[in-house]
Amino acid sequence: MKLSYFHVAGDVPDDAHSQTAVVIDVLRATTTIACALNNGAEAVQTFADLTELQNESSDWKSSLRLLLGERGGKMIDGFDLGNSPVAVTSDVVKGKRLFMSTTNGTRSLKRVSDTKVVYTMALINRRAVAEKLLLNQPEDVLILGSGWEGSYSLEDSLAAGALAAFLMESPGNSCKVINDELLAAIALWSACKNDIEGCLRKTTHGQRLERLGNHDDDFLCCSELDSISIVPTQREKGVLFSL
Ligand code: 3SL
Repeated sequence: MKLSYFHVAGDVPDDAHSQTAVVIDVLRATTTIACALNNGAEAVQTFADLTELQNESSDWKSSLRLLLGERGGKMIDGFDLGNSPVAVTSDVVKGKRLFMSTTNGTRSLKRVSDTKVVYTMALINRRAVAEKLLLNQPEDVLILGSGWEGSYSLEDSLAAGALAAFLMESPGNSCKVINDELLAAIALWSACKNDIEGCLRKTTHGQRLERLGNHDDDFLCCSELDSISIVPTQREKGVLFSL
């Protein structure tokens, strides 16, 4: 399995040919997606564009849909939920389709939406995604972070490094890291893995969330490594189901 990592959607070369992509947005989109599916959401349909989201969601029965998303970390006016992973409890999301748009995470998903197999990953479902990859043994895996408005985010690299470290440490693995971005991410993971929450809080996006208000529960949830075993998987373009 050849593993590469790109920090943001714009870094993925046009001729990237991986058949499998793993999209990461630890703070907080892919953590929220994993929690929502774990709590019984029917699916999470993702959009980079808000007009598209409004059009598609209006065809869905209102009692079976929720609009979820943020811009700049703040809930979008008229939406049901922001992007907090602790808000998508089973009481709120069970049986519902979530129509989701976020500043960065849903853009990364759009970038790889034509890839044959797309998973989303956060720290909370790192082991589950790694085990799925080990089972399926794809030839190439493109790991894509989300960053912040086109620039690097440390927390996504931390999770990319956590995934690669798990894969490389698995018995009999045949994984090969093929770019320096992923080598750096593995080094970052090795330096920070004993204080994940502290690391998330120090990042620029962590600081941004702190400035917006108390996000203690979100930081705690986002840093709980391997706490759930959901593998959000794209089964229709832009729509993630649990596997
Ligand atoms: O950018 C994103 O996709 C979001 O995850 C950012 S936030 O943590 O919800 O502000």
